[in-house]
Amino acid sequence: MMAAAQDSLYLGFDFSTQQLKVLAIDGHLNVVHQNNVQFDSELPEFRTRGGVHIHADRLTVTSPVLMWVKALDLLLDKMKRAGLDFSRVRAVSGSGQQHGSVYWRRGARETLKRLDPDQDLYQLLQGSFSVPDCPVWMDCSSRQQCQDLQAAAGGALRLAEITGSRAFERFTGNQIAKLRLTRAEQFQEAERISLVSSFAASLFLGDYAAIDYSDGSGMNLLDIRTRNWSEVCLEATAPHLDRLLGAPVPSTSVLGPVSSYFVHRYGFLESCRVAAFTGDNPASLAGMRLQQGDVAVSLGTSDTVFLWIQQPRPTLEGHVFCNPVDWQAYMALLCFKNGSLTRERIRNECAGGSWEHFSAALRDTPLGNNGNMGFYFDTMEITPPAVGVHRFDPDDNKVSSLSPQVEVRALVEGQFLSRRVHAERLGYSIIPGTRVLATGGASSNEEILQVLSDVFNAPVYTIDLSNSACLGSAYRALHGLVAESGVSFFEVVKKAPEPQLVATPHPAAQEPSAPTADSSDIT
Ligand code: 5FX
Repeated sequence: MMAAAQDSLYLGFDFSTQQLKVLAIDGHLNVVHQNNVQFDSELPEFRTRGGVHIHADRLTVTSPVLMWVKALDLLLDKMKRAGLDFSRVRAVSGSGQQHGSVYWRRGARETLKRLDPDQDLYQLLQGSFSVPDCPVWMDCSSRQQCQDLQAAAGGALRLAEITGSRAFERFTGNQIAKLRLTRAEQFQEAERISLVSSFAASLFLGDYAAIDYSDGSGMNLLDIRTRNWSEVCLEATAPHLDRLLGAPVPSTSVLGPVSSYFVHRYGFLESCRVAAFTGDNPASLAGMRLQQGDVAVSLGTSDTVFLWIQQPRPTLEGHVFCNPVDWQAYMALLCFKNGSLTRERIRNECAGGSWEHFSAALRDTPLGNNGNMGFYFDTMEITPPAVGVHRFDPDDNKVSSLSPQVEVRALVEGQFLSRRVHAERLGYSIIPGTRVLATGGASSNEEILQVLSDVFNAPVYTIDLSNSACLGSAYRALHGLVAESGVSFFEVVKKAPEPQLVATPHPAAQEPSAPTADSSDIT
């Protein structure tokens, strides 16, 4: 008999860079438990800083795989001590930092299948990894391999058309190619390569878990249209790589029941399912319940833009991934380095260091800034690759200064215009019903959000994203149970709390204006 909705639990884990987190929801989508293990402070024996080891070359960045394993032992013990009744858990899913890779030593699959519930995973899996230190997303030591891959694929744009991104040093294929060269012996000993997400799923499954389409798109190896490994990319990376990776699966797949290890050690039911794990950014998209037409703008140290895309147009900037909740759709991720720190600099220089004065400047200047514009790249920007401050007067002439109030508006409008232009280049289009979901530090400033609403000509809602990857994973666990019978993700999560409306576009925001400079003219 099916348990009542309030009795069932769904767990979402997030293996992120600095910590392992978990969140449990009940069948009514109420969050009923949250817990975490901080790597640096709770597992000091691994001597990480921020969860990673930065090597002497400053380019190589790794994390010990056994730290993640031990963190899971610790987290499950904490949950047990907190009284979580594992027999109520119907399904488990999770996410991991994107791009990181795990190398299972020959024989590890057999070990995974026969885990002794009297011992912890850390003891049982000591000898199961051929590479003890996993390359993670912060690594940027594979420049040569990126060049080689792009050459093999027929250029950077061609590679982006196939895999959704040009070659990036942190992307897994380039890390695999580098490891094959620099740690040939350890590489030879590997029988399976997982992403952090599929590695974590493997622990719960007691067998190798497939890589899902969405996180698989962060490898420079998956053809995002056929959703299979790209022959040309595989061949350029390592021989027989498809055997090491296994076949990718839809992100909504159920991989199987939880391993008997968890049944005997923690009291999970044998019927508890493991839904495919995915990357932290795709899981956040699920946690935000982003829909077609929506755009999420995270306003932090660096600004991140998430998009739901129906028809992808990969470019040299940003990343297109397969969508984690709808296999026919896509998502895009854009990263902008000059976010909060630049807003703070202009606040200090033009608003006496006060957010109130900064907001007043936005209130006292008109939408469109009478044609004055600016692009502020204090440090080398990622999107677009440009640096310096570029100001334009209403006639599009470059000028060296603007009045303080005008400068404040030029900065904020310029930042959001850039977010919109680059999103549109990847295939995003504003359609009736488009919502902008704002999150992060600056999302508490109403005037900044009004500019965001005007620039996108769409209503802006705020949303707390601090636990969105975990929440998205718990939602995905719940959806996994019914996805095969054709029930959509949105049907399952329709009762979740709605984001809050905070700004609507000014009527003048949709007036067509003469073409003006945009950030893409600056290179
Ligand atoms: C995305 O491409 C990234 O590299 C990061 O956001 C990692 O996923 C962080 F975990």
